Amino acid sequence: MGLTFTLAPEPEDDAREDGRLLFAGPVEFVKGVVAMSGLPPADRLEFCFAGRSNVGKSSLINALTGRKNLARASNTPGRTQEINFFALGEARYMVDLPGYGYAEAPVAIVAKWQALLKQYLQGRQTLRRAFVLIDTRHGVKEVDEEILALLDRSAVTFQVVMTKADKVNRATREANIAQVMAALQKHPAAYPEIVVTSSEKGEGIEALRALIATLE
Ligand SMILES: Nc1nc2c(ncn2[C@@H]2O[C@H](COP(=O)(O)OP(=O)(O)OP(=O)(O)O)[C@@H](O)[C@H]2O)c(=O)[nH]1
Ligand SMILES: [Mg+2]
Repeated sequence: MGLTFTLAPEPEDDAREDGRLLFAGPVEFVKGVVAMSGLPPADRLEFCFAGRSNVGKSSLINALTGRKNLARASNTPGRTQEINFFALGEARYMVDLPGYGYAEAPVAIVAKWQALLKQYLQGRQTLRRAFVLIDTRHGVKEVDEEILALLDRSAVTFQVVMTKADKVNRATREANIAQVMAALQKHPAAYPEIVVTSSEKGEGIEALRALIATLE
């Protein structure tokens, strides 16, 4: 189909500064939501982090905000079990989602989060962009495809953020970036730039801050 995907360029100095200022400002946990009826009023721009269980969503929020324990990160997959809303300044909600594709928790509980996750991704009017996290070690998997297709159908622009880049060698990194770009060809809702990150080492964090600051 000829869609072209590239790595996000390094931000210009002023964009980098806008991103830095946004994330250096106030950020507060608002609430954890377990049903659509609990969502805060849709009164401001919103962006979210989605991805397989354990891919590094909560860690990325902590890295972006420079606050170690703002979002609960953990070695145990299935850590985040609610839709967690954070107010980033007064004009934005940043949303940490439960992971998908995790089979180890009790079936009924997993089914409940998954249903909520899908309802949220399909039905949140103020959701401006979904950042879909993909582990640099693994690339796009079948469970990711299901979510990407749902975002296409819902016309929610999504941008891939590759995580845990510190865990792979150069060859694996290049191969899996290419695999992700090839997989995105099928997805009209995909934003054409992807960001490679490491919450552990800080790679890509300034770039991601800068591009979040440009969302409007
Ligand atoms: N080396 C390395 N480890 C990471 C990175 N990001 C996350 N991790 C580790 O990966 C594990 C899972 O991270 P979380 O941030 O809790 O993942 P999550 O996507 O929020 O997981 P759920 O809430 O269960 O869906 C933790 O042990 C993190 O320390 C990274 O950039 N590099
Ligand atoms: Mg989490």
